[in-house]
Amino acid sequence: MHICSSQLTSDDSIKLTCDIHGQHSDLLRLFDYGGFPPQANYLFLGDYVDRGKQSPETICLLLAYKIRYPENFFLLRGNHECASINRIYGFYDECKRRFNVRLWKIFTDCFNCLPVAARIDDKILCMHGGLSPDLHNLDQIRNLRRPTDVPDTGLLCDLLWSDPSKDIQCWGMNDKGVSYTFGPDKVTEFLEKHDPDLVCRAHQVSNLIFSSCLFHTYIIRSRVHIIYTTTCRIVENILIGAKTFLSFVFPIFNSKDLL
Ligand SMILES: [Mn+2]
Repeated sequence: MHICSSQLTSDDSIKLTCDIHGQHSDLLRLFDYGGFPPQANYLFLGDYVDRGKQSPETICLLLAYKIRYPENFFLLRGNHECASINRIYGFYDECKRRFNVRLWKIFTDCFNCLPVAARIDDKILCMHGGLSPDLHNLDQIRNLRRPTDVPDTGLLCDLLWSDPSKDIQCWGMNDKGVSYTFGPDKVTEFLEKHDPDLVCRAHQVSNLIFSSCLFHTYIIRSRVHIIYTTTCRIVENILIGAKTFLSFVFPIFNSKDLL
Protein backbone atom coordinates (compact mmCIF):
# COMPACT_ATOMS: atom_id res chain seq x y z
CA MET A 1 0.00 0.00 0.00
CA HIS A 2 1.42 3.25 -1.02
CA ILE A 3 0.53 6.93 -1.13
CA CYS A 4 0.73 9.46 1.60
CA SER A 5 3.30 7.65 3.67
CA SER A 6 1.34 4.47 4.19
CA GLN A 7 3.14 1.31 3.19
CA LEU A 8 2.17 -2.25 3.67
CA THR A 9 4.64 -4.73 2.31
CA SER A 10 3.28 -7.86 3.88
CA ASP A 11 1.86 -10.59 1.66
CA ASP A 12 -0.99 -10.95 4.08
CA SER A 13 -4.48 -9.86 3.26
CA ILE A 14 -5.80 -6.52 4.37
CA LYS A 15 -9.30 -5.84 5.58
CA LEU A 16 -11.00 -2.63 4.54
CA THR A 17 -13.62 -0.90 6.58
CA CYS A 18 -15.00 2.56 7.24
CA ASP A 19 -17.61 4.84 8.76
CA ILE A 20 -17.44 3.61 12.34
CA HIS A 21 -18.94 6.94 13.49
CA GLY A 22 -18.43 6.62 17.22
CA GLN A 23 -19.90 3.14 17.51
CA HIS A 24 -17.28 1.66 19.75
CA SER A 25 -19.12 -1.56 20.52
CA ASP A 26 -19.59 -2.19 16.81
CA LEU A 27 -15.89 -1.62 16.27
CA LEU A 28 -15.19 -4.33 18.84
CA ARG A 29 -17.63 -6.64 17.09
CA LEU A 30 -15.92 -5.92 13.83
CA PHE A 31 -12.56 -6.92 15.31
CA ASP A 32 -14.18 -9.92 16.89
CA TYR A 33 -15.25 -11.02 13.44
CA GLY A 34 -12.21 -9.98 11.42
CA GLY A 35 -9.53 -10.58 14.03
CA PHE A 36 -8.05 -8.18 16.54
CA PRO A 37 -4.83 -6.51 15.37
CA PRO A 38 -2.26 -7.77 14.64
CA GLN A 39 -4.07 -11.00 13.73
CA ALA A 40 -5.36 -9.12 10.71
CA ASN A 41 -4.19 -6.06 8.79
CA TYR A 42 -6.66 -3.21 8.50
CA LEU A 43 -7.20 -0.14 6.40
CA PHE A 44 -9.93 2.17 7.67
CA LEU A 45 -11.38 4.61 5.16
CA GLY A 46 -12.35 7.37 7.55
CA ASP A 47 -15.30 8.78 9.52
CA TYR A 48 -14.40 7.60 13.00
CA VAL A 49 -16.27 10.24 14.99
CA ASP A 50 -19.72 11.94 15.12
CA ARG A 51 -23.23 10.47 15.14
CA GLY A 52 -22.50 7.56 17.53
CA LYS A 53 -22.26 7.77 21.30
CA GLN A 54 -18.60 6.89 21.89
CA SER A 55 -16.44 8.82 19.49
CA PRO A 56 -13.50 9.33 21.91
CA GLU A 57 -13.31 5.61 22.71
CA THR A 58 -13.53 4.75 19.03
CA ILE A 59 -10.79 7.05 17.81
CA CYS A 60 -8.56 6.32 20.83
CA LEU A 61 -8.70 2.58 20.21
CA LEU A 62 -7.95 3.06 16.51
CA LEU A 63 -5.04 5.40 17.21
CA ALA A 64 -3.70 3.02 19.85
CA TYR A 65 -3.64 0.22 17.30
CA LYS A 66 -1.94 2.52 14.82
CA ILE A 67 0.77 3.30 17.35
CA ARG A 68 1.15 -0.33 18.42
CA TYR A 69 1.09 -1.88 14.92
CA PRO A 70 2.10 0.91 12.50
CA GLU A 71 2.80 -1.45 9.60
CA ASN A 72 -0.39 -3.46 9.97
CA PHE A 73 -2.95 -0.81 10.72
CA PHE A 74 -3.85 2.21 8.58
CA LEU A 75 -6.23 5.09 9.07
CA LEU A 76 -7.33 7.43 6.30
CA ARG A 77 -9.14 10.68 6.87
CA GLY A 78 -12.89 11.01 6.37
CA ASN A 79 -14.89 14.18 5.92
CA HIS A 80 -15.87 13.99 9.60
CA GLU A 81 -12.20 14.20 10.64
CA CYS A 82 -12.53 17.94 10.19
CA ALA A 83 -13.21 20.55 12.88
CA SER A 84 -15.99 22.40 11.02
CA ILE A 85 -17.92 19.13 10.57
CA ASN A 86 -17.38 17.36 13.89
CA ARG A 87 -18.06 20.66 15.67
CA ILE A 88 -21.67 20.17 14.50
CA TYR A 89 -22.31 16.45 14.22
CA GLY A 90 -21.60 15.27 17.74
CA PHE A 91 -17.89 14.90 18.48
CA TYR A 92 -17.41 18.39 19.88
CA ASP A 93 -20.45 18.11 22.12
CA GLU A 94 -19.40 14.70 23.35
CA CYS A 95 -15.86 15.87 24.13
CA LYS A 96 -17.21 18.96 25.91
CA ARG A 97 -19.80 17.04 27.91
CA ARG A 98 -17.63 14.13 28.96
CA PHE A 99 -14.15 15.70 28.98
CA ASN A 100 -13.32 19.21 27.80
CA VAL A 101 -12.98 21.34 24.69
CA ARG A 102 -9.21 21.11 24.85
CA LEU A 103 -9.46 17.40 24.08
CA TRP A 104 -11.49 18.16 20.96
CA LYS A 105 -8.83 20.62 19.84
CA ILE A 106 -6.10 18.03 20.34
CA PHE A 107 -8.03 15.60 18.15
CA THR A 108 -8.47 18.34 15.56
CA ASP A 109 -4.69 18.70 15.37
CA CYS A 110 -4.38 14.94 15.02
CA PHE A 111 -7.01 14.70 12.27
CA ASN A 112 -5.24 17.43 10.32
CA CYS A 113 -2.29 15.04 9.98
CA LEU A 114 -4.14 11.97 8.68
CA PRO A 115 -3.39 10.69 5.17
CA VAL A 116 -6.27 10.88 2.68
CA ALA A 117 -5.63 8.07 0.22
CA ALA A 118 -3.90 4.72 -0.02
CA ARG A 119 -2.97 2.38 -2.81
CA ILE A 120 -2.94 -1.36 -2.27
CA ASP A 121 -0.55 -3.40 -4.41
CA ASP A 122 -0.61 -0.55 -6.94
CA LYS A 123 -4.04 -1.86 -7.91
CA ILE A 124 -6.66 -0.50 -5.58
CA LEU A 125 -6.88 3.21 -4.90
CA CYS A 126 -8.70 3.94 -1.66
CA MET A 127 -10.11 7.17 -0.28
CA HIS A 128 -13.11 8.25 1.75
CA GLY A 129 -15.04 10.27 -0.82
CA GLY A 130 -13.97 9.87 -4.40
CA LEU A 131 -12.42 11.38 -7.48
CA SER A 132 -11.75 15.04 -8.18
CA PRO A 133 -11.74 17.10 -11.38
CA ASP A 134 -8.45 18.51 -10.08
CA LEU A 135 -6.81 15.08 -9.84
CA HIS A 136 -4.57 14.63 -12.87
CA ASN A 137 -1.63 12.84 -11.35
CA LEU A 138 -1.34 10.65 -8.25
CA ASP A 139 1.71 12.63 -7.19
CA GLN A 140 -0.70 15.44 -6.38
CA ILE A 141 -2.04 13.30 -3.53
CA ARG A 142 1.44 12.45 -2.30
CA ASN A 143 2.32 16.14 -2.37
CA LEU A 144 -0.59 17.33 -0.28
CA ARG A 145 0.94 19.17 2.64
CA ARG A 146 0.01 18.05 6.12
CA PRO A 147 -1.08 19.06 8.70
CA THR A 148 -3.97 20.77 6.98
CA ASP A 149 -7.60 21.61 7.54
CA VAL A 150 -10.02 20.39 4.86
CA PRO A 151 -10.65 23.25 2.42
CA ASP A 152 -14.11 24.02 1.00
CA THR A 153 -13.07 23.22 -2.56
CA GLY A 154 -10.27 21.54 -4.48
CA LEU A 155 -8.49 18.19 -4.53
CA LEU A 156 -8.36 17.45 -0.82
CA CYS A 157 -12.00 18.43 -0.36
CA ASP A 158 -13.09 16.19 -3.25
CA LEU A 159 -11.11 13.16 -2.08
CA LEU A 160 -13.05 13.36 1.19
CA TRP A 161 -16.44 14.47 -0.10
CA SER A 162 -17.26 13.52 -3.70
CA ASP A 163 -19.75 10.79 -4.59
CA PRO A 164 -20.16 8.54 -7.60
CA SER A 165 -23.41 8.65 -9.52
CA LYS A 166 -24.47 6.12 -12.10
CA ASP A 167 -26.98 8.58 -13.53
CA ILE A 168 -24.70 11.31 -14.73
CA GLN A 169 -21.94 11.82 -17.22
CA CYS A 170 -18.83 13.72 -16.32
CA TRP A 171 -19.13 15.87 -13.18
CA GLY A 172 -22.35 16.94 -11.49
CA MET A 173 -23.63 18.87 -8.51
CA ASN A 174 -23.49 17.14 -5.14
CA ASP A 175 -26.66 17.23 -3.01
CA LYS A 176 -24.52 17.68 0.08
CA GLY A 177 -23.58 21.12 -1.20
CA VAL A 178 -19.91 20.24 -1.11
CA SER A 179 -17.73 18.89 -3.90
CA TYR A 180 -19.14 17.01 -6.91
CA THR A 181 -20.66 13.81 -8.14
CA PHE A 182 -18.84 11.90 -10.85
CA GLY A 183 -20.18 9.58 -13.51
CA PRO A 184 -19.00 6.13 -14.62
CA ASP A 185 -17.20 7.74 -17.56
CA LYS A 186 -14.94 9.63 -15.17
CA VAL A 187 -14.12 6.44 -13.27
CA THR A 188 -13.28 4.59 -16.48
CA GLU A 189 -11.14 7.48 -17.66
CA PHE A 190 -9.31 7.60 -14.37
CA LEU A 191 -8.66 3.85 -14.23
CA GLU A 192 -7.36 3.78 -17.79
CA LYS A 193 -5.12 6.75 -17.30
CA HIS A 194 -3.67 5.89 -13.89
CA ASP A 195 -3.80 2.10 -14.02
CA PRO A 196 -5.41 1.00 -10.77
CA ASP A 197 -7.96 -1.82 -11.21
CA LEU A 198 -10.34 -0.45 -8.69
CA VAL A 199 -11.31 2.67 -6.84
CA CYS A 200 -12.55 1.80 -3.38
CA ARG A 201 -14.35 4.36 -1.29
CA ALA A 202 -16.65 4.81 1.68
CA HIS A 203 -18.89 7.74 2.67
CA GLN A 204 -22.25 6.36 1.52
CA VAL A 205 -24.51 3.44 2.20
CA SER A 206 -25.38 1.53 -0.90
CA ASN A 207 -28.04 -1.10 -1.19
CA LEU A 208 -26.91 -2.00 -4.65
CA ILE A 209 -25.21 -5.25 -5.30
CA PHE A 210 -22.81 -3.85 -7.76
CA SER A 211 -21.37 -6.60 -9.91
CA SER A 212 -20.52 -8.45 -6.78
CA CYS A 213 -19.30 -11.54 -8.63
CA LEU A 214 -16.67 -9.62 -10.50
CA PHE A 215 -15.66 -7.86 -7.40
CA HIS A 216 -15.44 -11.07 -5.44
CA THR A 217 -13.09 -12.56 -7.98
CA TYR A 218 -10.92 -9.54 -7.78
CA ILE A 219 -10.96 -9.61 -4.02
CA ILE A 220 -9.80 -13.18 -3.82
CA ARG A 221 -7.04 -12.63 -6.32
CA SER A 222 -5.77 -9.59 -4.51
CA ARG A 223 -6.00 -11.06 -1.04
CA VAL A 224 -8.21 -8.20 0.00
CA HIS A 225 -11.27 -8.61 2.14
CA ILE A 226 -13.84 -5.96 2.73
CA ILE A 227 -15.56 -5.35 6.00
CA TYR A 228 -18.12 -2.63 6.02
CA THR A 229 -19.82 -0.93 8.88
CA THR A 230 -21.97 2.09 8.91
CA THR A 231 -24.45 3.80 11.10
CA CYS A 232 -26.74 1.88 13.43
CA ARG A 233 -29.21 -0.43 11.77
CA ILE A 234 -27.10 -1.30 8.79
CA VAL A 235 -24.36 -2.55 11.02
CA GLU A 236 -26.74 -4.97 12.65
CA ASN A 237 -27.80 -6.38 9.34
CA ILE A 238 -24.32 -6.65 8.01
CA LEU A 239 -22.72 -8.20 11.02
CA ILE A 240 -25.54 -10.62 11.61
CA GLY A 241 -25.16 -11.60 7.98
CA ALA A 242 -21.65 -12.63 8.95
CA LYS A 243 -19.64 -14.11 6.15
CA THR A 244 -21.79 -12.82 3.37
CA PHE A 245 -21.75 -9.27 4.66
CA LEU A 246 -18.81 -8.17 2.64
CA SER A 247 -17.85 -7.15 -0.78
CA PHE A 248 -20.69 -5.10 -2.11
CA VAL A 249 -21.81 -2.74 0.52
CA PHE A 250 -20.05 0.37 -0.56
CA PRO A 251 -20.23 1.62 -4.10
CA ILE A 252 -17.38 0.07 -5.92
CA PHE A 253 -16.51 0.66 -9.50
CA ASN A 254 -14.07 -1.07 -11.72
CA SER A 255 -13.62 -0.72 -15.41
CA LYS A 256 -15.52 -3.92 -16.24
CA ASP A 257 -18.48 -2.76 -14.21
CA LEU A 258 -18.69 0.45 -16.08
CA LEU A 259 -18.39 -0.52 -19.70
MN1 LIG B 1 -18.30 10.54 5.07
